[in-house]
Formats: sequence, structure tokens, C-alpha cells
Amino acid sequence: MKKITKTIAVAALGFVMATASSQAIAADSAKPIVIPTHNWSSQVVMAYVIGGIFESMGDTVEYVPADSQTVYEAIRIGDVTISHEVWQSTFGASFYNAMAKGGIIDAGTHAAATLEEMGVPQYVIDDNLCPGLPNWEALKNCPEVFATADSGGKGRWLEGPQSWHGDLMPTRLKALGLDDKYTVKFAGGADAIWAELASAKKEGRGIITFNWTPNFTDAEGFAFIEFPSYFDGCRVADGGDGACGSPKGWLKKAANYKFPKTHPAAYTAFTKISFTSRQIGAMAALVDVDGMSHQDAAKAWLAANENVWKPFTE
Ligand code: TMO
Repeated sequence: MKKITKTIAVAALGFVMATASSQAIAADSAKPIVIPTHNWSSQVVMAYVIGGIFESMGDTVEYVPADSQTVYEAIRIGDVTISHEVWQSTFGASFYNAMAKGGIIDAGTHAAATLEEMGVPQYVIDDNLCPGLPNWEALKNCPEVFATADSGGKGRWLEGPQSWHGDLMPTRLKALGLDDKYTVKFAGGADAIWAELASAKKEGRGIITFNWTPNFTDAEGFAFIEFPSYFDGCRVADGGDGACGSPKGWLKKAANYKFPKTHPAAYTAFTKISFTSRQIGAMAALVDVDGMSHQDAAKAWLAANENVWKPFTE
């Protein structure tokens, strides 16, 4: 009798172990993991980096160009599987709006802290082109330093594409009482910002542009303007008066809620993926400084950084 009990116990244990191991090796679906590409370099390079990591695990991936605001709704309804660069300042609201409706999950946070803000190249500070910068109040005294041929005598703030922020910066100018001295122009794309920064540097002239960190510009030095501190609710869109800067923010990952079920191995790897500011800045630099294609940059990054990404798959 004792022996029979023991046999049953061993059999039961075997069953439990078989169940556990069959869960551990549950295969990812052969259906493609859909990864969005947007319009700034680190995001596109990282799309191919993460796609390459998934492919190394036997998964199939597909890339789709997507608007960086509406993508959260696309993930929520399952047309897109993941977002790997959810920047708090620019996309936090769209991410959480989609989450409130249901269908999109938080898949973790990168090590990198972020800032998306108006600023000036470091030489504008070093050469004292507008004394008192980077404190925002210094801007009151030198709009002419930042005037351009198309700015109607006012100083120009060169914003990113309007698809990123809508009227965040025009609203801020007004809220800070700077709108009679400054005007916002939207760049057609990130490349237009980099081209303007390069020509301003060549001429040694003042320039104010939207920029962010981590980015390739971290290496050379870029001074973000210090506006009144951000707090939850300070923006006009959130019910405030808009007289605040951007948050020192997080960089998150998001996924469709079915991703853990359809692709358990890839999902687990995705939750572990965490890049530092240096790593993200380097991904952007391969394209914006070295002139590589996004795909080639991702291949080069993966080849040089196996020690970084292989552990995410284990
Ligand atoms: C979303 N971005 C990094 C361009 O500010």
C-alpha cells in the first residue's frame, strides 16, 4: 500500500513537471509580430534591432510605418503588436488613453530617462549669445538673436513635425507671455532640424530647436531650456494654463494584450529589453552622424552588442 501511494505520487509529480515544461517551451505563433516605424532615427533603428532579436528566436516580424500618436489605438485593436519607444512627454497621454479603453498593456520601462524639450546647441551658451540661458526668462531679452528670414522679426522656435505635439509649443509661448517676441515654425521632419542645427553652427548663429535625449546630439552637447517645472495637469490639454516645461520622463514599452499568449517567448524577451541612454544615442548616431541606413545600423548594432541583447532572450 505504501508502495502504491509512492508510485502515484511520483506519477503525479511527473505530470506536473511535464505540464510545466510544456508551458515553458510553448511555441510562439508563426504569425508576424508587427513592429511600427516612426519618424526619428533611434526609434527606427530600434525597431530593426528588436525585430532582429525576435528573428534570432525564430519569430517572424513585419514592419509598418505608423503615425506616432495613433499607433496606440492600432496596438489596442491588434493591428500593431508593440511600441518600443513610448516617450512620456509626447506619447504618455495617447498611451494611457488607449489603456483606459482596454487592449494595450505596459511591457516595462527602459533604463534611459528622457527629456523632450526646446533648447540650444552648447555653443549658444558657451559664446553667451543670449546671457542667462538656459533659464527661460533670458529669452525675453534676445528674440533678435533667434530671428530668421521667415519669422517676421520675432525669434523662431523650430519645433519638430506637428504630428508629434500639435500646438503644445505655440500654447506654451502664449502661456509664458513670450508670443509677442517668439513664433513657432514646424519642421517637416527630424532631418530638417539637424540640417538647421548644422548650418547655424557653421555660421555661429543662435538657434532654438526642439530636441530630445537620448539622442545623437548628447555627444556634442545640447542645452535644454529650463522652463517652469512640469507637474501633472500643467498642460492646457490636461486642464492647466500651459506655462510649464516638459517632464523629465520615462521611456516605456507597450504591447497588445494578446502578445503574451500568442508569442510567449518573444513577449518575455520584450519585457526584459531595456536600453540605456548611451545605447539609444548610439543607435541614432549610426544614422544621423555616420549616415547608415536604419537597417544597416541595426545589423551593425546587433553584431557589436550580442553581450547586451542575448541575455534578453534567455
Ligand atoms: C518623440 N521624440 C523622441 C521625437 O520626441
